[in-house]
Amino acid sequence: MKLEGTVIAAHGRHYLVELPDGGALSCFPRGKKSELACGDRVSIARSNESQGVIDAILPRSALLYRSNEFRQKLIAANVTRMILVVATAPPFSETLVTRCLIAAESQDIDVLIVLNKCDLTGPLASAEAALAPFSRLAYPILRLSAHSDVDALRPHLAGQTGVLVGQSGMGKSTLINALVPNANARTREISEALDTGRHTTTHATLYRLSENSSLIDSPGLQEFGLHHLALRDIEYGFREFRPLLGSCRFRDCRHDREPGCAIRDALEAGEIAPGRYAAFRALAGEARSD
Ligand SMILES: Nc1nc2c(ncn2[C@@H]2O[C@H](COP(=O)(O)OP(=O)(O)OP(=O)(O)O)[C@@H](O)[C@H]2O)c(=O)[nH]1
Ligand SMILES: [Mg+2]
Ligand SMILES: [Zn+2]
Repeated sequence: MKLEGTVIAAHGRHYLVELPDGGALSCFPRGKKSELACGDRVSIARSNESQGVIDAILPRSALLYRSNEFRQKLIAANVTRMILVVATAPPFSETLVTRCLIAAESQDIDVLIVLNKCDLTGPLASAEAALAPFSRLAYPILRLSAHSDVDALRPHLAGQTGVLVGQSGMGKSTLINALVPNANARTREISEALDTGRHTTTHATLYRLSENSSLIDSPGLQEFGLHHLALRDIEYGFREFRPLLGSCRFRDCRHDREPGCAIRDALEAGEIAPGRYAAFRALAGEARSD
């Protein structure tokens, strides 16, 4: 019997697929190579009560992934909003935030930054300072504490397929537990009790928030390689560069030292922040060449 469903958990080559009747089947892909992500819509053949085989991946509206020179790692499919989680403590990497934003922009996925653990007032000011460059670029920032109240986040999730991304320890799974009754997502406390090491969430899981909203929890990121992006994707990902693209003298301008470069002119005029230009140059240096 042919069925369509949604991948709600991805553990290596083993996927849990939710069916329209609310049940779930444990599935493997038919082909050796096919790689799927949490959030993928798939067509499956049921093998028995609890198992099935994935025959095809239905077309994706977005695919969030990262890559280095050797391989790519899928994070989530068909997501409409990235919830980029940072915390007051431990300190977060601004470089990682930039990379997450570029990955989202390149797939036209909208972004909300959540500053979690605002109950820790000591490190709050330095976290705010680290977020200021992103706030200036009009990325929305929501401040909350997953330990006390997450209701402010709910309206941002309504009607969306969201994905929580960020470094390990920022509180993504704690947010899931606060938002979803009975989610029982494993958080650091539980991992410490079980002694399973530093990274608590080991695979992506999709949780239903309502009939038309869902949220994917993903494992903490240490790095976010963007080797799959070409220079043109990267420049597009810097949202403040976008209105200037196409205005450089040379069509193939890399915004490095070319004469008549609109990006460098904007930098010199103080319209582009030096830190953002430096981040662009670093990413451009590892861009896919084509
Ligand atoms: N003080 C404070 N601690 C929090 C808050 N939210 C989460 N934490 C703590 O932060 C630690 C990490 O939380 P997790 O939810 O496991 O973090 P994660 O982002 O899911 O981490 P990975 O799964 O490794 O990516 C836990 O000890 C949480 O209790 C908060 O709002 N305030
Ligand atoms: Mg987690
Ligand atoms: Zn240029």
